[in-house]
Amino acid sequence: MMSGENSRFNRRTFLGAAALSAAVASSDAAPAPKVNRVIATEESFGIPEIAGATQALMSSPKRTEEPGLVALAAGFGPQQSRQWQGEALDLGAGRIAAMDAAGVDTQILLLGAPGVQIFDAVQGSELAALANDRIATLQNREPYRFAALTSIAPQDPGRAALEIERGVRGLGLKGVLINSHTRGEYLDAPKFRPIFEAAQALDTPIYIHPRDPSPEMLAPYQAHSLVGPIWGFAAETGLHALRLIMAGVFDDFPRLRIVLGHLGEGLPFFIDRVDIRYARDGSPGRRVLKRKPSDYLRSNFELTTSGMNYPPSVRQAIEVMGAERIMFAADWPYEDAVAATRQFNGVKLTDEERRLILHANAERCFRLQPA
Ligand code: GRE
Repeated sequence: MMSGENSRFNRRTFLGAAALSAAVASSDAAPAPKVNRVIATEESFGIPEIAGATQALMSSPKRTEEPGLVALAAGFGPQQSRQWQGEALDLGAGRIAAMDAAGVDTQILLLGAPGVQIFDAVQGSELAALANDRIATLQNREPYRFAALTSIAPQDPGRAALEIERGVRGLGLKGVLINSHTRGEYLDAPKFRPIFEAAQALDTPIYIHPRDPSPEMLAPYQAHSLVGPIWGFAAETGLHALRLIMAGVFDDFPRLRIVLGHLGEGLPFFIDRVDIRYARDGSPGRRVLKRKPSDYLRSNFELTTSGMNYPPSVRQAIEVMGAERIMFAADWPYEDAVAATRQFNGVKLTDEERRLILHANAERCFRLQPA
C-alpha cells in the first residue's frame, strides 16, 4: 500500500531528486526510483573574461555600435544586471543549489546573450574558444548535471565553422549557440553558409537564442522598455527564424536542426497565417520554397519552454509541433526556476508527453547519455 501511494505520487509529479527524497524519507518505504529526470534546456552561464570585455566595450566610444545592448542594460538597471551576472558566473555550489531547489537534474548551458557577438571577429572568436574550453571542462567533469553548447563568433563564418567542429568533435559539446543577430546581420545571408554546412555535417543542433533587436529595428522597442524579454527578444528571434525558412535555408540544408526557446518565439501561434499568406502574397523576386513554411517549422525546429511555461501556451505548442519537439527549460538565472517548474507542473500532460518534454527529447536532441 505504501509503495502504491508512492508510485501514484511519482506519476503525478516530476519533482526532482531533492524534493522526492524528502517525500519518501517521511515514510519507511524503500526510496522509489525517480520517474523523470528533469533537464532544463536553456540555462545561462558566463565567464569573467567575457563579462570584463563586455564592460570594457560598454565603457568605450564603440558602445554606439551596440545600441540595443545599451538600451537593454538601461532597461534592467545596474542592480539587476549585477545579480544576473553573478549567478551566471557561478559554475559551482550556487548553481547546483539553484538546480536542486527547482528539482532540475541537468542544465543545458548556453553562454549568456549577446555573448561574443558584440566584439570584432578576432576578439569574438578567441573569447568563444575560451568559453568552450572552460565549459567543456565542467561538462566533462559532471556529465549528469551539465551539458553545454559550443559558442561561436559568426563575425568570421569560416572560423566559426571550425570552432563548431572543435567544440562538438574535439570537446564533446552538444550543439551550437548563436545569440540571434550579429552586429545587425542575420544568418540567412549567404556568407554564413559555412556555419550551416558544419552543423548539418555533424548532425548537431543550433540553438538560436534571443538578444536585443538589431539596430535597424530597435527604435520602436525603446519606448516603454520593450527591448528585452517582454517583447523585443521574441520579435527579433522569431523574425530571425522566419527569415531562415523564407530564404530557403532548409531546402539547401534539409537536415539542419534549429532549436528555439520561448516556445518558438511566437511562430507556432502564427504559422497557419504564414502558410496562408505565403501562398497568396509575395514579391516576384521571392524564393519559391519546396514545401509550406509550416513543414520546415515541424521538421527542422525543436522548441523549448524557456520563460514560457504558461499552460495554455505549452498545450498550443504541443498541438502544433507534437510533444516530441518540445523540451522543458527554466531560463535560469533570468527567470525564477522554482516558479518555472511549478508552472510547468500545471500543464495537463499524459505520462508519455511529460517523459518526452522533461528529458527524453533533450537526451535525443543533444545526444546526452541517458540516466
Ligand atoms: C534571457 O535570456 O531571458 C535574458 C537574457 C539577458 C537578459 C535578460 C534575460 O539573455 O531575460
